[in-house]
Amino acid sequence: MDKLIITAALTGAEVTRQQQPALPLSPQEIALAAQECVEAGASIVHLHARNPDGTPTQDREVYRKIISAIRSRCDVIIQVSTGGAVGMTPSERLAPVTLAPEMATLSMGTVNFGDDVFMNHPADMQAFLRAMHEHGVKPELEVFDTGMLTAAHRWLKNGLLQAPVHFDFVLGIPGAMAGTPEALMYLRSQLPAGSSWTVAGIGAAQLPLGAMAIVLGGHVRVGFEDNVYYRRGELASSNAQLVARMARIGQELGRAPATPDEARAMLGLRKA
Ligand code: KMH
Ligand code: ZN
Repeated sequence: MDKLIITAALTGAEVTRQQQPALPLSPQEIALAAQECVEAGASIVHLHARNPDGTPTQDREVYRKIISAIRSRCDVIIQVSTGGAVGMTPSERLAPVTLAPEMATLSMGTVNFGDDVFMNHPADMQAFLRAMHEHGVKPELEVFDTGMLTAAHRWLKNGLLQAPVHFDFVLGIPGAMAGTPEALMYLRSQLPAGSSWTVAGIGAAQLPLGAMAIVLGGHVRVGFEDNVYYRRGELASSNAQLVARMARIGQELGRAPATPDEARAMLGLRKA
């Protein structure tokens, strides 16, 4: 099997310092967390930006600062969020793509998100995809529920998307698909031929679904965006602690972590 690509989702848009005191928020904190995660075995960092008061922002200049601070510390694949936070406008969400990072997320449909609705109109998502093509950015298709994978099949058929596609199954958001082995097995069974995939289990689903993905030939996303605990009742000390555990499990199961360059080769990325 291929080496293991570990994505570190460092900050997210929703998690607070009250929930996780070690949450990196400023560009310098995010860059330090990225470096620690790379040293622990991550090859991709999934980025969200925050204002100085901790609220989420998709401001291009804040992303620029984060990316430049990360690049001054380490080599890693930069993946910006275009999900942003619930309620942001499509043009706000798209802003960091214009910095031409190597990757960006692309949510594949509308979904209930806790007590909110995460709106993703097909026309907006197609515009996001066109912008990613223009800027040479590889999309990671975020699938929160089965219909979103069906949408990807349709887009492949009508030429909006080109294979091979890279997916992220986000499982366990309240209101979306559950963080269960059965959900992951079903989505995996419906993948377009030649696809690569990673899994982002939310909360307590992060560790078991990650371990499953390692065995099944997928890849893994960990980090505070999705889960702030190391184990039940014990907060993780850092994003890197979560990465290091997944790297250890991968090693034991014959899937050593991929370096950023190895992950680039596997995902067909150009180096930014
Ligand atoms: N914050 C969520 C509403 C992404 O990064 O692409 C959306 C999200 C997805 O985090
Ligand atoms: Zn995100």
